[in-house]
Amino acid sequence: DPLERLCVHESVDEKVPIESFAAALDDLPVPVEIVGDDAGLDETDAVASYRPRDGFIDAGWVHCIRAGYDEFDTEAYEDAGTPLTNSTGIHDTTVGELVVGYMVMFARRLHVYRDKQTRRQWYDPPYDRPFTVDTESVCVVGLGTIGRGVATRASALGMDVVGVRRSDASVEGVSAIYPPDELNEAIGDARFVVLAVPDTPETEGMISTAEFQHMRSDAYLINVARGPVVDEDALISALDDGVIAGAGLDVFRTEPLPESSPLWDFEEVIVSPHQGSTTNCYHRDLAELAEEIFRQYQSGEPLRNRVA
Ligand code: NDP
Ligand code: 7N6
Repeated sequence: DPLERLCVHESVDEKVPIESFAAALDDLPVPVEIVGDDAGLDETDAVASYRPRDGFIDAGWVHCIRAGYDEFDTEAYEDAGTPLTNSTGIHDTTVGELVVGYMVMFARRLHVYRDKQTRRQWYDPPYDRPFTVDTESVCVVGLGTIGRGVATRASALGMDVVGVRRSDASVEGVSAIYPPDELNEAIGDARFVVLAVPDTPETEGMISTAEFQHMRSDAYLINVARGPVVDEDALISALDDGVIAGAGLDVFRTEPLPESSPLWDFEEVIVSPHQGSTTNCYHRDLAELAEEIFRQYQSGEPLRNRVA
């Protein structure tokens, strides 16, 4: 059945201004309606949502506005035959630039100067602390949209880039690709280890005590993937004990990061509150992708980013 309506679930407003997102979809030849949990849906409805809801399964097509669709029950969608799509493919620049920002901040010590600035302190760092990223190495774990966005930018900065993924297809700017079972070897020489994998049973806790021990003691972990990919207690211990130098974290086991978390207190930890993808154009980027998939559905083509 062709779609007759696109429902934008109210949870979209948690991430982008929902009216702007809906307005960016107004080229579509069907009405776009903002709906709550009580929306009655059938197979002529499409749904775009940030959060999952059981009732979505009755729609003709459900689109998750996140790249990470780990909160959605893909098996239920498969059993019901309702296509589910996600929003991978649009975060190479946004998250790529965030990761560059982290690396350059740590190298050029900007986070320390900003901390001192809040106390009006003119400050000379220990001579051996500042460095430049251009001669350093980065290991990018997960070489999809985000991983490649990081790799091309790091390579343009002069860094040596290696990566980890299951398939061995070569990636521009990446000098060596390791399979997941050689993770320890891949991260062993890196000054920065960047996590850009989805949260799956295989990636949960993939960075824990043993991996921190394989990292250099002057290495920084950067997690822009999902909190559960890192064993957070092991990370806190590794930071406390100087096993690694620091961490740039956009994602956490519990979000918002609880006020009681020790991660707030480390000078060498930079916390960004899951804002890696956020820009003033995010509603438009998300809407363009949803519109493309909507048109594919209407013309019976395979759906881009179909995950169930
Ligand atoms: P992609 O699907 O494009 O890339 C995921 C990559 O991970 C692929 O290269 C895949 O390659 C690799 N991968 C999957 N499983 C493993 C594994 N077990 N070991 C090593 N590599 C693996 O996703 P995106 O790049 O768009 O996004 C990645 C994740 O980042 C999302 O799932 C989401 O959780 C998170 N995210 C966070 C954002 C933020 O705001 N911080 C914004 C957007 C996404 P292969 O199949 O070859 O293994
Ligand atoms: C904002 C979600 C993702 O998975 O976590 C990110 O895409 C950002 C819509």
